Order: sequence, then structure tokens, then C-alpha cells
Amino acid sequence: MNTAHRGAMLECVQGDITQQPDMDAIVNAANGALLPGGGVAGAIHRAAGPGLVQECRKLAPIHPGEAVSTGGHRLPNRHVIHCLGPVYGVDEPAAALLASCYRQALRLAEQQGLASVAFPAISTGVFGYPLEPAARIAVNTVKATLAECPGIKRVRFVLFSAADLACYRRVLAETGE
Ligand code: AR6
Repeated sequence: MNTAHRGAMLECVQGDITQQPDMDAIVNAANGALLPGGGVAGAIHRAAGPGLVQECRKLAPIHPGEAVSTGGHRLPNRHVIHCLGPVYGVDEPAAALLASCYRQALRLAEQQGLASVAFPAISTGVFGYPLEPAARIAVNTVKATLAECPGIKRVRFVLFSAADLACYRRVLAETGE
């Protein structure tokens, strides 16, 4: 499903965040130490190879709501933007911290002259954020932040399961233009 917003395409697809070769940057649902871990972070580090851990070591730690950028190493993408989402029920205010991840990631992409960014559903796995409210924050924050990021032409939400994709599609349809 694709919708246009402020001169950018918003897409949502079912898939693996490491298999998005047409995007300038992919976003990592990282841990504070920027180490491999499980889920998205594990998949990204496996695909990127050991050079990514070495580069991350210089940037860690990061705090909830923050984003940092590295190269893509062996990934097909030029950049990885690492975001630390809130642990649901622990890091507060959770909604503001999650929104900050999406905003900071897009601002970094804009500063680096990137035109396309793919996001996973940050915090909705190990960190336990319920998917639907997380999807609303993701979609609304991306839409609002695009106003200050004229260089960004495509934002893709990559969902792991069909159920997660259906939820994002619903949220994108509801939030409209
Ligand atoms: N591509 C796209 N989405 C994925 C993939 C993938 N390859 N793998 C999982 N997902 P999570 P978090 C979905 O746990 O909640 C890590 O261990 C998954 O179904 O990766 O922010 C880190 O080291 C879920 O919907 O991220 C941290 O310690 C979403 O991506 C911690 O987990 C996010 O799941 C971060 O937890």
C-alpha cells in the first residue's frame, strides 16, 4: 500500500528490513549498547558483518529516543540509522520517546542528503510496545517530520508479519493525508 504525503511516498510492506536494497538507509531497532542482540538488531548485524559492530562501538551508548547513523557495511544500503526505542512500561514517557526515534531518524537522513528510509516497527518486539499505538505514533510522527525534510522522497514501513502489515495499513488509511 502506497500513499503520498508532502511530496514523499509512504509505503508499507511485509518483509525483512535487511532485504530492502532500493532504500538509502534502513533503521535498526537497536539496544543502548548498539550490539547485535536479537530481532531486527541481530538480523542487521548478521547481514552487515563485523565492521558494523566496530563502527557502533565508537557511538555507544545511546539513550531511549535517540538515533545515530553508521555506514551499511555489507548491507545493500549506504546507511543504517540506529534508534533506541522505549522499553514498554519502563522508559517514560513511552509515546514521546518512540516518536523521538522516528523524528531523529528522519532528521539524520535529511542532514545526510538521503532520499529513502525504511523503518521496522521499533519497540514492538522484545521491548513490548503494543503494535497499534506504536503504528499510530510511527505514521503520525513520520508525516509531521516530513514537513521539515524536503529531501526525503520515500519512507517504507517494513512489517515482519501479515497481521502487523494489516494493522499499519489500517492506521495509514485512517490517518489519511
Ligand atoms: N525485519 C523486519 N522486522 C523484524 C525483523 C526483521 N528482520 N525481525 C524482527 N522484526 P525487535 P525492539 C520485527 O525485538 O522491540 C533486540 O534484541 C518484530 O516482529 O527487533 O525495539 C535489540 O538488541 C517487531 O515487530 O525490536 C534490543 O535489545 C519489530 O521488528 C531489543 O531487541 C521490533 O522487534 C529491541 O527491541
